[in-house]
Amino acid sequence: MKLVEVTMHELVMKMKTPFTTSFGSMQDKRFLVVEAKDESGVVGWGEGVAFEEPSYTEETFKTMRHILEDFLIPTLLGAELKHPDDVFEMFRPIRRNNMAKAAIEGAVWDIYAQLMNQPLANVIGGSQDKIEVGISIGLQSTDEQLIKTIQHYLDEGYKRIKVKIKPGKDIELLHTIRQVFPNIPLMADANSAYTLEDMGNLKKLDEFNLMMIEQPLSHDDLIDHALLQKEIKTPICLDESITSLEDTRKAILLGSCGVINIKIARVGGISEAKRIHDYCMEHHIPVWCGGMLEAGIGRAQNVALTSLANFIMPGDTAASSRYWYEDIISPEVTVENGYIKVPQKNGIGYEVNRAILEKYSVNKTTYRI
Ligand code: OSB
Ligand code: MG
Repeated sequence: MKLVEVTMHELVMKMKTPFTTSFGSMQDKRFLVVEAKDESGVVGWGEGVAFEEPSYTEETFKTMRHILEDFLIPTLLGAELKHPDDVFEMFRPIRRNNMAKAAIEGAVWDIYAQLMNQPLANVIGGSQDKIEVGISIGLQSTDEQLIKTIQHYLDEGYKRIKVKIKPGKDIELLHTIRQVFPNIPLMADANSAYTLEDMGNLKKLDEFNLMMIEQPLSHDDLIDHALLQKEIKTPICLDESITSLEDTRKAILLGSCGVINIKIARVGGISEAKRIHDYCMEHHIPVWCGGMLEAGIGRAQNVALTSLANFIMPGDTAASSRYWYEDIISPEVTVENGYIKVPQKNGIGYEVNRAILEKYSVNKTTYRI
């Protein structure tokens, strides 16, 4: 495999409703679609999902674009690749910038799977033909609205409900949810909104029979999470803090969490996501697949990744229609009775719809060897 051409498409797509977390609110999603072509003419697709503001992790849409243009694309163009895993190794001298790396690594995996005549899920070693999915619900303006929204997604079949919490919107909020829905599989995501000074409130979370509490403490912390996990029964799930296999090893060693949320973009690509999955499986740590408000290409990669055996908890990969009026892939990702079928077509398993891609594209740049 040798990339001879890479095009970055910049898209802006309006989400049906704003998505609000402890760190802010988003409705217009600006993202990159990376289209890569190898010497035999096979085209692979990747998605660059970094947000415009550095509030989830440090990357932004612009840093992602800069790192791709000035470092990653020049590194890959014309280079001989034996396997997609080579991409991670070639990017090793370039520190962090995982979302930029994942954007183009995904395109290489897509090309590789097509050259192998297999679905992406198969080439990475996936074993599940359908995946169980939950839904992530942002902070809502009122409790009534939140209850209505939860009911709506339960009616659509989603297997677990994740709500966002932050200081002041936590204990009472969860109490209200549990009064209406005493038994649903429920979890809460704080996106790093607490510190150990909030121990009193964090301990109260044990009252709500939550599946887990996601990333309560600092985005880059493993130590305080380990201290917190000793004080609470609810398993801690790490999201932001896990950026690599090394972080995973240290988190498990320290006892910082009982569960890990794997996001391809946050860990620098599919190769590293798979290594984290394998390591967690060996160490009896369940994993699930998180989301970055992806459009279809990112969603397709999530479906493929989730087909690996240790994805034993419902992830955040919802139907295309959860955020989008129309998605850039066909068919769109659909959910039936809380499951997404893993597609059997080669590569990412869905076709990129060029007409829709162009409709939401605001600019594109092509690089060739
Ligand atoms: O913490 O998982 C998160 C959305 C934006 C930023 C961070 C997170 C989220 C979600 C939604 O929870 C995931 C999705 O539906 O794609
Ligand atoms: Mg999270």
